[in-house]
Parts: sequence; structure tokens; C-alpha cells
Amino acid sequence: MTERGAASSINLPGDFVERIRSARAVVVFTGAGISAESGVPTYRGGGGTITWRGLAPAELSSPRLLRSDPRMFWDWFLFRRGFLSTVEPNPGHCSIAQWEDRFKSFLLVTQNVDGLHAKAGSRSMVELHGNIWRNRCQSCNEAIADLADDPATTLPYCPCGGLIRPDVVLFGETLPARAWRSACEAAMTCDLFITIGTSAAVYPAAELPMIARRGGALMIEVNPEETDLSALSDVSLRGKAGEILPELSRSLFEGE
Ligand code: BV8
Ligand code: ZN
Repeated sequence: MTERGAASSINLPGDFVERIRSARAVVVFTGAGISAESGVPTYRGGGGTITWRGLAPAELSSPRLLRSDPRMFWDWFLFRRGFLSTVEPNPGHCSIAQWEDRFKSFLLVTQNVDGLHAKAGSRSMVELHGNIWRNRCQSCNEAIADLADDPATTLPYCPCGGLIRPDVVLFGETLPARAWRSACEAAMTCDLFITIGTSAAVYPAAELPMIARRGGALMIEVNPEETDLSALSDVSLRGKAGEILPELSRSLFEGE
């Protein structure tokens, strides 16, 4: 495995293991691929994007559909919530949750909205694109914990009159300012940046690895496929997160 080459498995050379172990500030950046082994379809999977009623996520998770057909918009999210309620975190999520207390400073930055990192025990985390399990008002932005009626039958409205919607960032919407600021600060100052399961196709999230690289961080990628980030990575671990991350944990922390 060369310095910038792809390792066929987890056989990291000694100095990498030591450099990872001695990292003082770690950022783990995840995308849909970390949830693939929990059975959650990725956005740009091998056979192209997932579709629902013939539409792609970028059309379904859009302010245009929210405005033009809130009923279909809510049905798309209820369909996904129904599916996500049947899946569990996989060993990849669990490994990341265990790393949190192993480093002086650790932040998980996820693009995912499925809530599986929290379910696996991650606490030091920012959700750049929100969380499908939360609701908020489209007008006053109030977080709405409980809905008076079943949204499957009755579109939910806030006391202010605004439509209530899942608290996710739709394509064309800006990211939550505090989450984005925390993610950028962490990427600028970390000395280890591990990217797991993302095609780096969605911006501005995909800028974070470049920010970390410019800051001089050691860059590791975990992905079965090559991505635009592979060229930025000091090492690319080619494989599934659910297999590689537990092995990486063993290489790093066995015997501690
Ligand atoms: C923004 C929540 C400023 C919703 C998501 C035109 C108009 C407006 C904006 C744009 C535009 N053109 C471009 C943009 C910017 C746009 C964008 O980047 N579009 C892309 C598609 C080109 N971005 C935005 O709109 C963002 N906002 O720019 O605001 C602005 C405001 C107004 C006007 C202009 C600009 C907001 C983006 C957030 C969108 N919301 N999710 C919902 O889910 O319903 S993003 C969505 O995609 C998910 O959150 C997902 O995480 C994310 C990114 O995808 P990935 O995570 O990378 O997943 P993907 O399937 O692509 O890849 C999976 C990878 O895993 C693959 O590499 C695969 O090999 C790997 N893998 C597979 N199995 C495994 C694995 N890895 C490891 N182990 C395995 N087992
Ligand atoms: Zn409101």
C-alpha cells in the first residue's frame, strides 16, 4: 500500500497506526454509505439514485415539492420514517461511537438524517442536514415535538399557521448555521480527518475534507469505491465501513 495508495484491507503501516493513535483532534465525516450495511439505500448507489413514485431524492426533498404538493412531500418522508424504524445501527456506527472517548477532541460530522449515529451512542456530533425524526414549523422555525394528528391523514400546522415539516435540509436550503460553523472550525483545526461513506457530491458539506486538508490534517477515506476525495486522502481503505471500522478499532486500541 503506497502513501497515497489504496490499502486492499486494513493493513496500515506502523507509522499510520501511531499517527492515528496520537491524534489530538479527530473529525469523522460520514455520508449515506455508513448506513448502507444497516439496509438503508444510498443516494447514488451502484445502480444510480433511489427513486420513489418515479422521482429522485433531489426532486422529492425540495422546497418546490413542499410548496406544490405538501401531501406528497409528507408521504415521501413518512415512507422513509417507516422504513428507517425497522433498521438498526451497524458495526460501523458502533465503532465510531466508541472512538469518541479515545481522543482528546472528537467530533462526528454527519450528512445523514437517519438518526442511526445517535442510536449507536454517538454524542459529540453535528447533523449538517438535520434529522428526519424531528419536525419544525416552515414559518416560525419552532421545533414541534408532538403532532396533534397523524400526518399520514392530516397535514400538520403550527399554532402560528405555518405548515410543519420534517427538520431536514432540503436541496436548495441553507445548512443550520451553528452546525456548519462547528463543522468548519473542527475541520480547520483537526489533525486527523476520517471520511466514511460519502460520494462527496453534495455541497457545501463536501468542502469539509478540503478545509481539513488545507489545515494539514492526516486524511483517511473509507469507501468501497474511489471518489473525488480519494486523491485528497493519505490513505484510502477500500471496503465496507461495517467491516473496516471494527478492524481499524482493533488495530488501534487492542490491548489498551
Ligand atoms: C445549499 C437531507 C446554499 C434531505 C440532504 C442548485 C440550486 C440550489 C443548490 C444547488 C444547486 N446545484 C447545486 C447545489 C448545491 C446543492 C448540491 O450540492 N447539490 C448536489 C446534488 C449537486 N446543495 C444544496 O442544495 C445544499 N444547500 O447549497 O445552500 C444555497 C441555497 C439556495 C440556493 C443555492 C444555494 C443543501 C444540501 C443538503 C441536501 N439534503 N439530505 C433528505 O435526505 O431528504 S443531502 C443527501 O445527500 C443526504 O443527506 C446524503 O448524506 C447526502 C450526500 O450524499 P452521500 O452521503 O455522499 O451519499 P451518496 O449516496 O452520494 O454516496 C454514498 C457513498 O457511500 C458512495 O461513495 C458509496 O461508494 C459509499 N458506500 C456504499 N456502501 C458503503 C459505502 N461506504 C462505506 N461502507 C459501505 N458499506
Ligand atoms: Zn410556526
